[in-house]
Amino acid sequence: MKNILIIGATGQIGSELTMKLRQEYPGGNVVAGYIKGAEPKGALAESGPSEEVDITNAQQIADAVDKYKVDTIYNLAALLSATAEAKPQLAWKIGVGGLFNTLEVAREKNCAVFTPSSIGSFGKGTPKDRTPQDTIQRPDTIYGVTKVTGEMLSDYYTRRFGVDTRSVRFPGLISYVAPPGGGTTDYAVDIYYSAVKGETFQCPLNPGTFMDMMYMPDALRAAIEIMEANPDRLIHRNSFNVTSMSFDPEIIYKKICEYVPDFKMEYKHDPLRQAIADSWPNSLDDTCAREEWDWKPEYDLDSMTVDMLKQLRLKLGVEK
Ligand code: AKB
Repeated sequence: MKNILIIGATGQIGSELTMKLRQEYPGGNVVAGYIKGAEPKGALAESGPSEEVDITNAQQIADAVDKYKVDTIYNLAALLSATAEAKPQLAWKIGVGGLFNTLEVAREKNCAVFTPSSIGSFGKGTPKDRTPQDTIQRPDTIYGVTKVTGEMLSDYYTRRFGVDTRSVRFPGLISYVAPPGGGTTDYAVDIYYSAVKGETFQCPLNPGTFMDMMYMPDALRAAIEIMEANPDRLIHRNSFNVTSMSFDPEIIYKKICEYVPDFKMEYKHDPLRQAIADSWPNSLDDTCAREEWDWKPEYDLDSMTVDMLKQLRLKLGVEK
């Protein structure tokens, strides 16, 4: 049995991870932590407990941990990369101040902590192809700065205080459930919506802009498997490179056209997102995750595309 608090449970990852954790640990408390104005709804609200937990409020985290005897915290509170550039102070407050609050509660109350990092933790000086696990991390964005700080702070809490912290560096996550918002990789979700709705897709990134991506079911499995991994095998903790696929706008467009032959895409340059994407790796090397906790993705671009189109047609009530 596990008692788990998810901070940011109504966000892009949280809304699906909370449901998945409730299936995986049916005997435990899996508490959906939300902020005012983003209360859980529908199945998320009905399938388990929820509490208002603003990550910038350490007392709220501590109270939820005490109330539900929480032993594991999934910290999913963050602003995505493009939004963070517009609000750098808030990005730091949530990404670093919030993580500090979480780690302090975890230290006092003996909780394990998962905090995702990102391909955004790398920068222009990082090797771009098959980016190694241990390499230069000098990001150009505030999002990346908070992610690298988060990786280092989490490792510090493990080394110094014995807090069980673990993490993966997520690539762009693709899902038909909760839309992302304010990310650089969001185009790879939006393109499927356009294809299903029969609209011409306006692509914000140039052809040749390669980034790692992952289908959400694999991402949820990664978040759970790293927390279940045998600690004796872990050489790394914060944070593991994980990936499923790497593509550019042309490759995903052509893949969708195999199933939606009349689909059209045109380029509509977004300078902010392009600059961010250009500073991130083309592809990650996730050998360490494969060796240390048997990470293996199940979806590739083709199987993800088939499922995304099927699920979005159902969701939007569009006939094939
Ligand atoms: C973003 O684009 O900001 C995120 C990420 C890769 O961390 N999806």
